[in-house]
Amino acid sequence: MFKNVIVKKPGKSYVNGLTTSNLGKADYDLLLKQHAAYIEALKTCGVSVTELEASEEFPDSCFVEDAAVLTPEFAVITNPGADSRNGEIVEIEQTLKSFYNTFHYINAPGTLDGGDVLQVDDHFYIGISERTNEAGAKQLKDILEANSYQATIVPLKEFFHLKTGIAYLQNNLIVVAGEFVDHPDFEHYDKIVVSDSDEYSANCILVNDYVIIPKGYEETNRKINEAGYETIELEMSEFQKQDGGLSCLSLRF
Ligand code: CIR
Repeated sequence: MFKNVIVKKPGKSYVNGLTTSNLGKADYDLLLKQHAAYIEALKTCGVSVTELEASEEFPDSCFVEDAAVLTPEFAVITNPGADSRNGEIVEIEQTLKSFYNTFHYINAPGTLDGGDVLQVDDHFYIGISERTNEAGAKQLKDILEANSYQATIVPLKEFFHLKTGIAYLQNNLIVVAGEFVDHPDFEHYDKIVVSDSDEYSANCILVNDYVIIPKGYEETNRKINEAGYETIELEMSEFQKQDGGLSCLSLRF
């Protein structure tokens, strides 16, 4: 069970942040509404929410997941792969000090974004992407393996981050899209397969008794319901415009 989440309010500079999408400029007022709904959904899931103030100097800093990797025993402060985002780790480490005593760090030349890390019980998958390099992935693997976790490094072919295309629910069940559908590393899982046109909905999050998924993906929603989960659907349009998904917006622990 997750007890806590950390989220961060998007600043006005959000609309000028990093993106590869061609979905247009984000609408800041709508973005704030969507962010508030995200926080409400998390509260419905029974977690205590720590909300950090907006930081104009870091346009992408609402995507807090990229700055840390958390286990019940320790926090790993990442070394985010985008220069404009690297300074985000300072506030996240400071905030996590209220919750954690043990910290590990990803150090240069290693880079790593939390969005490239998927936890499946005591096994972590670490993507190598535009943001996470081999050295960063290897550092995290070593930290995890030294602490009784298993870790597998997965070089990505197409996805932006590992979790852009995969989520773990429970009981060996994963939600997968694109390059992960037939990927040998995920062969032994039961799968909810998301079609290419609905790929964005593969980034969903299980938070205690609910799966939070983006609104507008009926087939994914139905399949998750059929697997026995209650879902909460959220409008995510303004986050999608900046390459962000549901998992990126919180640190859950
Ligand atoms: C970025 O390019 O870093 C942000 N615009 C989006 C980050 C999304 N984070 C994630 O998928 N974990």
